[in-house]
Amino acid sequence: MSRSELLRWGAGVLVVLASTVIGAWMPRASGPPQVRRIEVKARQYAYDPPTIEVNQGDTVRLKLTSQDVVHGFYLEAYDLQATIMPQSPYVEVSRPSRPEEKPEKLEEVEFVADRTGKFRYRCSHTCGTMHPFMSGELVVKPNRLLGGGVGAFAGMLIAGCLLACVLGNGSGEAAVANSGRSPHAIP
Ligand SMILES: [Cu+2]
Repeated sequence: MSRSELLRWGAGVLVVLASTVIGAWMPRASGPPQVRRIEVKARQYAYDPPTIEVNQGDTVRLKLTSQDVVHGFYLEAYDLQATIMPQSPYVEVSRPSRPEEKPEKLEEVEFVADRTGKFRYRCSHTCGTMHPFMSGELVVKPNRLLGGGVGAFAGMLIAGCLLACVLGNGSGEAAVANSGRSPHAIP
């Protein structure tokens, strides 16, 4: 087997290997961004659920309710603060970065989870002795489908370049062999 044939084989194996890896990886991908509607119940001194898990790019709609007294909901890094009144379908939503704006009365708090990582949400309205300990966590997982698509594209690009390089090399050798300049061709 010549060097070019070997390289062609290598490139073929590489492409198969890359597709296998991508294929095995894809089913675990998080999927396209979606709207996530989550009910968060506040009570002295916890949130239910204590952890909210979403994927990057998801539109998160929180229905915040209180089961006892007035609570707050401050979500770090997302510039979001809400006051939750008991027995009210509305929450008062404000942006901490814009204190001059009047709070909005909304039935749901909506934001796009564009930043990945773990972010705390905590009570921002003094609700009792244990108020400072009332908090929860928003987990925004990176969108692997998005990353996978980019990775697959890059992989195919590299495999394509390699293949083109190998084939180009192979035809070059063939051209030399057929040019008649080989010592065996001289009578
Ligand atoms: Cu509270």
